[in-house]
Amino acid sequence: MSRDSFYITTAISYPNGKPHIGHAYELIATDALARFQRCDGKDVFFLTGTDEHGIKMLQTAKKEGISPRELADRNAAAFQRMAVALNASNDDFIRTTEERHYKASQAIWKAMADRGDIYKGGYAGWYSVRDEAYYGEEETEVREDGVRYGPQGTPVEWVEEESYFFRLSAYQDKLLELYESRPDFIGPAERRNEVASFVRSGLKDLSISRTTFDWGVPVPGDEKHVMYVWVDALTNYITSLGYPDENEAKWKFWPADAHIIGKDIVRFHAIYWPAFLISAGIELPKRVFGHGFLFNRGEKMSKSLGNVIDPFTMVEHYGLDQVRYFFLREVPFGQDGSYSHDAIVNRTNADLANDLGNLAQRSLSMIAKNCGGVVPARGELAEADKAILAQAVDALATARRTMAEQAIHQALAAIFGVVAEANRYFAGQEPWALKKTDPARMETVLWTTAEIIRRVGILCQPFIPGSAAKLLDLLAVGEDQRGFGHVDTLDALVPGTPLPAPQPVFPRYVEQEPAA
Ligand code: MET
Repeated sequence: MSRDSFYITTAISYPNGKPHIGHAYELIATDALARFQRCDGKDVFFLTGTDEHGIKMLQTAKKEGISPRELADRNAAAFQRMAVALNASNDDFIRTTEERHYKASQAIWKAMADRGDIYKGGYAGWYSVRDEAYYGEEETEVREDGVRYGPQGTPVEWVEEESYFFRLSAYQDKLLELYESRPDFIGPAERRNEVASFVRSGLKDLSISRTTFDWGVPVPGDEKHVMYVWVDALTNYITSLGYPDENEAKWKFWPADAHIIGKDIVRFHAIYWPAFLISAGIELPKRVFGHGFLFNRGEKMSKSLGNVIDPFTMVEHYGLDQVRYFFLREVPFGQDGSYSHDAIVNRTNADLANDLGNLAQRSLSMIAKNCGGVVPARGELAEADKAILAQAVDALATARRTMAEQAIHQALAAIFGVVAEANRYFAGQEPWALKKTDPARMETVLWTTAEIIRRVGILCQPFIPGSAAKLLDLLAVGEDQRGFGHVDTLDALVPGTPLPAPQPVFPRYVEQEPAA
């Protein structure tokens, strides 16, 4: 039987600079969503990459006195290193300067042209290089500094040149129908309302080529033009699956289950992209989800650490799974959030070091000391044992439901709700006292606690994969016994099975003495 497939993507980043926390955040969140479906038995394909064309790249390269390709090579390598440093489980990393991508972009262009949706004209209007976006005059404003700005607060400049146009205006009704008939197409819901009202206010045809520079994918049949960067950028999502060769093994992953992007680029993904795809006769993705932005609110952090906005430094300083956990648990996915040194330390010390780490360390040490270092004997389960074990099963159900709508923080809240309850259970059962009064019951309590840790360990894998693996190793859980299908069973921890010596998994963050 073939497994259900699941395709998820991040936006591809402009490598005009080094990766920052915003990029890391999106990649971590998308990685958790991808890993979650893998743990749930799906055949997952997870794509990330870099968006290397456009004027912004060209201008930055000029400023640095290097070619745009050198700039792209240098920074794309940093984005690839970041993916490794964050333990991202992406199956491919696409660079839009690759041959395969030129092929795909030219193919989708031809398909749109064959449909009669591309015509040549003259463009005269406002363009923001920072956003790589065209804006209607009514979306711009001249501020006190005399400069004209677009709706995202970036300066715009007047552009006039011969260009190809995409007949976007012809798609207004189809798009509105799409938002109407598939209310889940855009998430979170506020984003959908914004997009729908923008579309309702009227769509103009879109200028999709440039002639004043040649850093881009050449327009097929008219090489004086290069494609507008967003036309080729959006195509990356199908390039990676082998488009235009729909017989390619990877094509089965299309349509994408979710494009995870920042809220500032929802317009491109929820208006242009579906219009291009309808025009080219390609199925539409199932969902576009716009997450919020992160703000650094902690002065203390920058004082003690220098530039912790750098994801590499942050991970080195706090630990990878600490950073992953913090962002995924603290910030409701889809909303803006803030981070600070204190918030990271409080959150990870409380949840990881205290709640989960201590529970594992205390119970596993007791097992090592009092049960001969093997899985304890399991007597008949009391109501309290059954209740806490059932809570982990409920958490899986909640996580499945919330992760399906990208509410990552809610999934984690449910899982760590089990951890909090397990601490109350452990304290209430007092296995250390049972040692003298009822050693058999002590073993059952320790077995139940170990079993809870096994279940929580399995559930934590998408979010904190390295630490979750360590927890499962401590319980001698086989590599092939770690999927979500193994949560709801009483037979996984077999009494008498030898366990490795317990090791602390979540170190407590200890404040360093300020430098004298
Ligand atoms: N490079 C774009 C950005 O960072 C995203 C492109 S996603 C197809 O805004």
